[in-house]
Amino acid sequence: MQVQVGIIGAGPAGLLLARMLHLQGISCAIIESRSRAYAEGRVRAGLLEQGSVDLLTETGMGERLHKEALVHDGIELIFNGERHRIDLHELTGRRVYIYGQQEAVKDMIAINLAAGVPIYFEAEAHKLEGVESTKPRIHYRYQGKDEVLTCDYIAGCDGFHGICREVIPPALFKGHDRIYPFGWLGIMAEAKPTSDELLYCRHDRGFALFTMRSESVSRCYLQVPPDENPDDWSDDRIWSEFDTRLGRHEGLTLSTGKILMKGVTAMRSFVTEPMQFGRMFLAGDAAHIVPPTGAKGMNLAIADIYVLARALTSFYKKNDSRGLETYGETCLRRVWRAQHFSWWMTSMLHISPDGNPFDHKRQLAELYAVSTSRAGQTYLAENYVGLPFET
Ligand code: RFL
Ligand code: PHB
Repeated sequence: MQVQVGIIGAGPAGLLLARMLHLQGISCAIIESRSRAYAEGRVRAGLLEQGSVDLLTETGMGERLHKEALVHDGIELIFNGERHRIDLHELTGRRVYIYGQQEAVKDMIAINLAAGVPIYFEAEAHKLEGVESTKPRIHYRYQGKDEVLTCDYIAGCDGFHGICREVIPPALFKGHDRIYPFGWLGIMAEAKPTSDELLYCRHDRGFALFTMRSESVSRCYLQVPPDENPDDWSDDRIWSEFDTRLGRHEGLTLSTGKILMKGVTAMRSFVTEPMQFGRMFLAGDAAHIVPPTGAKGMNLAIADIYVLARALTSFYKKNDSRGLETYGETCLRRVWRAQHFSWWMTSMLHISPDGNPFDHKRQLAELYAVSTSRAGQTYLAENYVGLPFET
């Protein structure tokens, strides 16, 4: 099989790229190791920046999103027994949207397939060949047979555990890594959200986040040790810990309900440099990981694709390869800004296991500095709603 762009991975990055290329008449195919049901059922992100929503809308993938997403104008920071609201919309003129990643993935799969874009599920890419030539090849295994996809360019949208990063020669490859001494225990529950807006709570026992998927489904996270076993957390223990970390506030009562699923995720920051080698371009989690406190992972994946799709379009439509040459550089400017923001939100709100009373007082002082000054609030809000896409 031969296409112009071979895409590895049917996550948000690969699916959006396929859609944007297809709309420009550029042929592509997606190789995805998991089944369609698995890809559509994987519970992960939930918060989309306005810019991400605008791009999904422009590419014809926003119809259900606009019907079902919850639109949020603000968030709350809760610390030291106080609630502080950050009015995102008043400060930036922009909003954020709550829409489950797996819902966005379902929409993107359906629209791509309906448009005739081939997506090979349960097809595992195991080798890239000739990425420095003009006809790179993806070797993959599909329905028990070895197959080859020949293309002009390869998009490595294969997530953090993918294989594409490995083709960058060790002499050129730099991986910037930070592993945090904590993780998140995430739950999905049949419970109306505790509040209309997201609550980010810094408590002496650890961080807690109250978010949601709909008016009747809560998604909540607790800071736990990175190797915590979720089975050690009974439903009663989970709700009791959320209750403690939320604290007592007038007009705010923890909403509980049946826990539908739970899981622990370790947290890390990671950046690959460079993001391209020969005719292979990394995008999304394949190139970078952020701790989820800033809600940036999926949004960064979408921002990479905005740059990559435009660069490929300029090449095919105008024979202009400048966008491709500077792809990684362009993306990395935004990636490092998001890395900083995600690290900052994480360090400001989590309790470090080796923290001392000085660290606790300094952390509270920082939270007051951010939430009681308009300049501080604006800094947080501008980054939270997302920086404009680079052109
Ligand atoms: P994905 O979604 O991991 O997709 C990669 C795909 O590649 C496939 N694959 C292969 N296919 C073929 N051959 C191979 N050899 C392959 N190797 C891998 C995989 O099966 C998979 O389908 O990467 P992508 O597209 O870059 O998207 C990134 C996002 O998924 C990720 O950044 C977000 O989920 C992160 N994230 C959040 N991001 C946000 O923007 N807002 C949030 O609110 C948010 N919350 C979160 C999050 C991530 C979390 N976890 C579980 C890590 C909350 C959590 C708890
Ligand atoms: C989510 O809704 O899953 C979510 C929202 C905000 C975050 C992280 C996760 O910072």
